[in-house]
Amino acid sequence: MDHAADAQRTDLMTITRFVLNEQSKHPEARGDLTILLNHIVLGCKFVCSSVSKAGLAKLIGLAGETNVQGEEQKKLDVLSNQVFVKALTSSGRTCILVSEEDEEAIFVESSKRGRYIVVFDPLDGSSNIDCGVSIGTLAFTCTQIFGIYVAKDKQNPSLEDVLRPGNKMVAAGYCMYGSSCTLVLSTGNGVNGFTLDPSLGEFILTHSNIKIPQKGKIYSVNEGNAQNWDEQTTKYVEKCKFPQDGSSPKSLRYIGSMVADVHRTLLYGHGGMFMYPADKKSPNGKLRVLYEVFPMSYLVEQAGGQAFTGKQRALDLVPNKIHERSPVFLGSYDDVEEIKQLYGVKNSISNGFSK
Ligand code: AHM
Ligand code: MG
Repeated sequence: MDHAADAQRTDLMTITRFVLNEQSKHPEARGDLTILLNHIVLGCKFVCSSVSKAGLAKLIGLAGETNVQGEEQKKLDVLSNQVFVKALTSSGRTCILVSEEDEEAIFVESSKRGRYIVVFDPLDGSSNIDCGVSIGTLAFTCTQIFGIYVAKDKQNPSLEDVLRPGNKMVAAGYCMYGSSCTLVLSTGNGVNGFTLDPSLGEFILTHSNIKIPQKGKIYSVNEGNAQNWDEQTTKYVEKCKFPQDGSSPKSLRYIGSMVADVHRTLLYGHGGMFMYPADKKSPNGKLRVLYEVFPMSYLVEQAGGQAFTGKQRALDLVPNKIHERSPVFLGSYDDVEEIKQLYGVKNSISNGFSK
């Protein structure tokens, strides 16, 4: 046994150590966000473990049925939702939760109430679960994304606290349950990625200070909707395939799971743009403002990119309903700049974060 190597591993930057370090930069911080993030991390580990057993669970009984032990098997998205609701309420740091799986917002009972509002999609892209057969060789595309706001008045929280623009968020992240389990997080000071080490049960910092290239080589969109797109989206995609400025055509990559699509573009250093535009059938696009568009827009801006709705900076949107949808174009700075110009919106969008 290599004890020296083992000893060296204790020096690893775990997510707990990282978040505590971040906290120490803010002397006024009371540690609430650290505790909350720890509970989110715990939820992610639990879901990761359930996702990795999904194929096996299917062998012994379909989701929604009873397995050989007579236990009821829950669908992964239902299970993930329960895991996060429990983890978040038991943290004692939340007052309102909004989940894609729940029609209504959840108001945490006063004895367990804290300052934070957490909006989340417990298992995004869950339609991709059933094809995750060979874990370790094929990227698995179930993801969980979350966004966190601070409530103005924790004693009397209301929906008004939730329906605020994305630029009020204090942290955002996603966890991707792929060939490895990766958690990407920003607390407003850049973007960092952590990979779960199954032997330690800890997320270790593996991708520090993630930056998206200024100009990208990839575009991600569901081209099956092309006949219903508006002129601007059609023109942009045409330019990706047949550039007129002598540059090379861009590559199309589309998994159909937003986090996996954005994660690849963020990590592989090619840069690019992910879009879910409006179309004739879905004038507001498909993705939900609070727990899909906002967290990803926050992360992309923090990584040096931009996020745009077709009209304005995505993080400046003020939603009217908790499950509201919005078109979104997010990714490399120059690519988003191009689509903004096609929509006639020049550099006038305020970008609260530096490039
Ligand atoms: P979901 O929340 O029901 O899983 O839907 C969201 C997902 C995104 O991850 C992805 O970008 C999009 O739906 C794909 O939609 P489509 O199949 O229309 O291309
Ligand atoms: Mg979703």
